[in-house]
Amino acid sequence: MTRKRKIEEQIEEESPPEGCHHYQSRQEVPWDIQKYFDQRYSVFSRYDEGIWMTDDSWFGVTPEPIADKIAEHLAQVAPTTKTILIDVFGGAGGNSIAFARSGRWKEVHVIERDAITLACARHNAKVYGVDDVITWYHGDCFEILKDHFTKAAETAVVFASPPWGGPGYRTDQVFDLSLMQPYNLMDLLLPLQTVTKEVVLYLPRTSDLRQFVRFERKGKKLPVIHYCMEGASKALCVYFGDLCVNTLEEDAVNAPTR
Ligand code: MGP
Repeated sequence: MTRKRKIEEQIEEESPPEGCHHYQSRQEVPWDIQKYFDQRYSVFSRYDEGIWMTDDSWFGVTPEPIADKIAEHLAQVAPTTKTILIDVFGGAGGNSIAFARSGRWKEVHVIERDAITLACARHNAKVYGVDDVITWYHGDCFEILKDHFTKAAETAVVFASPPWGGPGYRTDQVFDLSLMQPYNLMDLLLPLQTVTKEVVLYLPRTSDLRQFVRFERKGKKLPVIHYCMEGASKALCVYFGDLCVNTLEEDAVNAPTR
């Protein structure tokens, strides 16, 4: 039996722990996440191969075309001395899988605080064949960074797609990042920047850009990229530190059709 077939069989045999689901029809899905279930193939193109999600992770998972595009951008803009990627809010694995699949990183480290969500991410990485490329950590990312990555300043890039306090962010025309829950911009960014100055944040498309200024060196431009699907921004990334974002060519992110 080939290794690939063996993994496929393992995936089919595994049953999700309580709180993880592989919903197969809209009827099974709680009403408040049905919209996300309808977009499941944009979230994970291999959804039908057995993707697991917790109900909460549907709100925050990065859709695959966007995760791939961010991974492609980061692969291009990070200096070659950077060989370690740390994804500090792994969630159900959207970004982590894309980083691992990019093949750009010698090491991909993924941290997730919730054990059930972490089980989903690991399983989903298996579906995409990259589970064993990733080093997984269960726990608080700030603690884990302190315990494992104090000497990573020269070699690591930190990527953070934090919780934004739920889908309610959409009611604000301009999103005040000082009120973001459970971590506001300051709580989040300062500890990450003690690991390395190369930090990428994935934040609401309506984020108040003026609030980033104090976190970068005086006079340095701070690149912000909107990531779009079907002509509309889904979210933006802010690229802190010495990442050569000006070398990227303009392009669009298109949702796959099915
Ligand atoms: P959305 O807020 O549901 O807006 O998600 P959408 O789909 O544009 O809905 P519309 O009705 O306004 O058209 C937009 C994107 O934001 C999602 O694809 C997620 O990647 C991201 N996202 C949403 N939330 C609530 C979070 C969050 O809490 N954390 C993170 N990291 N990403 C989120």
